Amino acid sequence: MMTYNEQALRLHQLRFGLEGKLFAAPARVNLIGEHTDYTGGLVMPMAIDFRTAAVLSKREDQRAVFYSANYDEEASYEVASLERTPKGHWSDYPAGVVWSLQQQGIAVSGFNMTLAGDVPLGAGLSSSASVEVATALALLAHAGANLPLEKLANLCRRAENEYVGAKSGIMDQFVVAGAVAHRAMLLDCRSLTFELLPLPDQVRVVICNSMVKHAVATGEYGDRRDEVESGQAVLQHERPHVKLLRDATLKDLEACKSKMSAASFARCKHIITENQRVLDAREALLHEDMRQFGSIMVEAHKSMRDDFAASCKEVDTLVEIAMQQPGCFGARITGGGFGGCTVNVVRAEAAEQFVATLKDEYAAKTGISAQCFISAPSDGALAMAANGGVE
Ligand code: GAF
Repeated sequence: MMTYNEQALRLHQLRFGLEGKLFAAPARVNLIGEHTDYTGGLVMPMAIDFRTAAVLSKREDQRAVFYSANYDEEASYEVASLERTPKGHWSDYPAGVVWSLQQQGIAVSGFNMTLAGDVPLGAGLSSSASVEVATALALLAHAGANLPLEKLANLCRRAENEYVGAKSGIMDQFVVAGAVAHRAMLLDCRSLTFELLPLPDQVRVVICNSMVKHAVATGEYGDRRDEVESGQAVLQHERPHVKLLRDATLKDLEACKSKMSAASFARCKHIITENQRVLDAREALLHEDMRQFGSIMVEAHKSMRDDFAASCKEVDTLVEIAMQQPGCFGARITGGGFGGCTVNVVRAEAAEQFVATLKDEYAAKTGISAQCFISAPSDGALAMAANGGVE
């Protein structure tokens, strides 16, 4: 059996007839802190055991040739004249990273790149950040350059925001690049300072894919963000101490209720309460109080469902079934919403049975066959590279 690395290197060799160098980045799941990142709030994600590999070899001409093993498709660009013209295609993500590097003054010469990975697409597990960070690391090495975590994450976020046109926050790129195995990351998205928090040995993180597709680059994510930003603008105007929604209390929000739409009020309420839930979840984790952690997750789910209006009936069904299972501390929607996955914190010895029952009951209720994964917190791309890559 070939290792994951060997397979990606072999695919590159077969496609381009050249030895390549491999860089990898994981996917992520967010334990709590949803839609808080783009208003400077708090999040608690962890990297998971799915990866994107970017294998790169040099070209003699000045073309960027990407091959996606998942789509079995090639896309090619002239490096020197890379315009900001997304095609609505998988290659926007790696091409956006080339563009973003160039915006930073980092010149990129011709290369071939094979992208191969096992991150479920459209599941809200950040396949896009995984591609961006793996691509960026490969291209930085190719250009003989280096960037610290914060700059690397921002460069990848810029690719996604300005080239691809998805208005995401910084959470995904930051954790995918900077996570550390066995730890969740509490990230302050305003200061970009973080704390690494161990998860107790007796719990497992179970991710369940509702199989309802989610995409950050299309409609609803952007709509929610607009509603949040217009509520934030009212608060900034009415309450001078509010620089970002992060600074506002529920009292501030109540005082401004008549000046904003009902939708903006509800979205901002979710974010203000969610920031507090992240802090409460941190306390629970530090005390290894998983019951408390789980009940905070359930509150967070209700808030995403009712105030943020970003769940869907299939995901709600997954959460309802999960919460009836023995050994399940908490369950909630994770990621951008409107489908995608739930994250569940489950007693270790109950995890296998939890998965089996959840799949059966979900199929019985919806006719959909869910995919479930049990994942420990994994290394981010920088830690993987420092540890000599991933096998
Ligand atoms: C998506 C975005 F990319 C993140 O920045 C974040 O806003 C998340 O949705 C919601 O918490 O993953």
